[in-house]
Amino acid sequence: MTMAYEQIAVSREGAVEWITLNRPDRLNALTATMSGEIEAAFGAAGGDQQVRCIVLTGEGRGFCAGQDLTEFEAAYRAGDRPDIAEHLRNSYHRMIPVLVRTPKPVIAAINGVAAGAGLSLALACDLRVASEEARFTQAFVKIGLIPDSGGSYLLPRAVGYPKALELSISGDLIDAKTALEIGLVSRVVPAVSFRDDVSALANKLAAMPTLAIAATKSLLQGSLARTLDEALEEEATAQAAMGQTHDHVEGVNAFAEKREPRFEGR
Ligand code: LHQ
Repeated sequence: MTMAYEQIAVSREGAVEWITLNRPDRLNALTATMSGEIEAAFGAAGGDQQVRCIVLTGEGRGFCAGQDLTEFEAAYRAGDRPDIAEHLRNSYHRMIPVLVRTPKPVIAAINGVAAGAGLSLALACDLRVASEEARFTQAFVKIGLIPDSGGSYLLPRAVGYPKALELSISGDLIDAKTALEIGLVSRVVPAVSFRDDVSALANKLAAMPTLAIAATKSLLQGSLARTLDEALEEEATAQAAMGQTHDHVEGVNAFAEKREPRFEGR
């Protein structure tokens, strides 16, 4: 099934939704249109019972080069100073939370360079799998800006404050191997088998108990802002809900019957 978007492509393979940024000649740089489409596609996939894993990737040799700087170029050349805050609130501030809160496992399949807001997009996903050809840069500082689109919040949570600060104030371009070493990505795979390797991981996650994954995401995301006692109480509430699911009963029965469970995401 393929839905009609201008700057992204969406396709379904089994229970996996592939969302592909589709401006390869611009390394999939983000426009207002593309941000809106990403937000819409994630909203739709997040609410679709048939979807049990989402993959975000890029067409061509880039993952996402961040904000399309040509959107601002004409104004700057004319001496105007567009209100960046308004731009952020109308695009990234709508898109990033939808990704982070999607109640499905989300894989960033980073096929090529991820820069600026493009790196933030990857950080808003749950797992980051990089092709050995991927590269990463907190490009903002190179144009005199601070990490936006969640970059100041998500990067320290992924790699810790010291590395996050170093990357953010240097703008250094790092390769996939370095990204793996600092924990920015969880695995690096060969370019030749990239799509197959991502697909295998996505299918594996899609066969897991989807509701438990959604609740786990929510608990872990909230944990840094909670006390231990609050976290324990949140766990009890979530576990009570999980105890009512088909997949919990199936998991326990499969264990007792010494067979593989057949989870259905309900
Ligand atoms: C691009 C872009 C791009 C347009 C490559 N835009 N065309 C910022 C501003 C305001 C408000 C809100 O928020 C933000 C958030 C941000 O995201 S700031 C960060 C914006 N991104 C950047 O500064 C990255 C700019 N790009 C680069 O540094 C390089 O292109 C990277 C390191 C990503 C890749 O380098 P290469 O592999 O050497 O590719 P390339 O530079 O040759 O790019 C290929 C084409 O893509 C090229 O066009 P051309 O017509 O010459 O083939 C680039 O102009 C175009 N492109 N990024 N962000």
